[in-house]
Amino acid sequence: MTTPFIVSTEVSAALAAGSPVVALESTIISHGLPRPRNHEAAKEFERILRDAGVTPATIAVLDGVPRIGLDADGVRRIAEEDLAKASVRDLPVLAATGASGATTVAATAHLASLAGVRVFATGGLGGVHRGASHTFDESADLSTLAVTPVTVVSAGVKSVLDIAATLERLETLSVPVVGFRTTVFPSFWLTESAHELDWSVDSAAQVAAIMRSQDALGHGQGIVVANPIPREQQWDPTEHDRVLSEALAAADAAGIHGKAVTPFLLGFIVTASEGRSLEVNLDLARNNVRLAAEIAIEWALGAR
Ligand code: PSU
Ligand code: MN
Repeated sequence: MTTPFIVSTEVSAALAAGSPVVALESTIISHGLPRPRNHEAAKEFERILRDAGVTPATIAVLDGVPRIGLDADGVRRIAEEDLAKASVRDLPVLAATGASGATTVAATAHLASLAGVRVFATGGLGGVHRGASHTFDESADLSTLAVTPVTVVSAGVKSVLDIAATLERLETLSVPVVGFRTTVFPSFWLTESAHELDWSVDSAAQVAAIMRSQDALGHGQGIVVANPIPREQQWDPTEHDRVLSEALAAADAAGIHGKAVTPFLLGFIVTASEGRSLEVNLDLARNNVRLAAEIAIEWALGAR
C-alpha cells in the first residue's frame, strides 16, 4: 500500500514547526474562474498567504494522488487541464483509477483535515440549490463540514442557491456560522443577504478561540466564517438581480443538473455581466484569503 495522500515538503515542515498553514481549493480554479485569470488567481492567493507569513496548501488530486500543497507545475495543471470536479465521494475513485481532479470545498476540507490543516479559504461555499425540495440538490460541502474540523472562510453562498435553506441545513448539521464584523449573512457578490446571523466576531483571535472551544466541546464539525465583501466593492445589486434571473432561466432551459449546475451558472454569469461579476469574485476571494491567514496565525499561536 503506497501513501494514500502526499503532503508537500513545505506544508509538512510548516505543520511540524507549528507554523500557520491555510488550505486553498482547486475547483474554484478549475471550474469557478475562466482561463487564464484562474491561473493568475491561484498564484496570487498563494502569494497573499506567503506575504503574510503563512504557508499555502493548495489541494487537488493529480494522477490519482491527493496532494496537500502543490508545486508550481501542479498549480498550472489545475488551471490549464480539464480536470474532473471532485467531491469527497470521488476521491477513492480518482485514487484507484489514477485520474486527476479539482477538489470542491468538501473534498478540500476533508483532505486538509487528514493532513492536520485547520483553516481554509475559498470564495463561496456550496449549499442547498433552489428547487432542492424536488431535486434533492444539496452540496456535500454542508454534510462534510458536519464531520470535518476545518474553519472555512467564505463570502457566504451565492444567491443562485437557496440561502435560507442552506442556513437551515447548517443549523441541523450543527455547523456554527459566524459573521466576521457583521450580523448579516453575505451573499457572495453582495455584502448582504436577507438573512441575519446569531453570532458575529470582531477579530481573527476570536475565531481561533471558537476553534479551541469547539475542539473541547464540539463533535468534530467545522466552522463557517462569513466574511462579506466591503460594500464599496460589491457587484451592482440591480445588475446582479437581472443577470441572476437570466442565469437561472438558462440553466432550466438547458436542462442542466447535478454537479454541472454550479459551473454552468458561474460561467453564464461571468459572460452576461461582461466580466464585472468576475472582478468582484476575485476581490472577495482575496479578502477571504487574507482573513484566513490572520485566523491561521492566531490558531498557530495558541497551538504552541
Ligand atoms: N461557489 C462559488 N465558486 C465555486 C464553487 C462554489 O462561488 O467555484 C465550487 C466550490 O468548489 C464548491 C462547489 O465546493 O462549487 C460546490 O459544488 P456543488 O454544488 O456541485 O457541490
Ligand atoms: Mn449538487
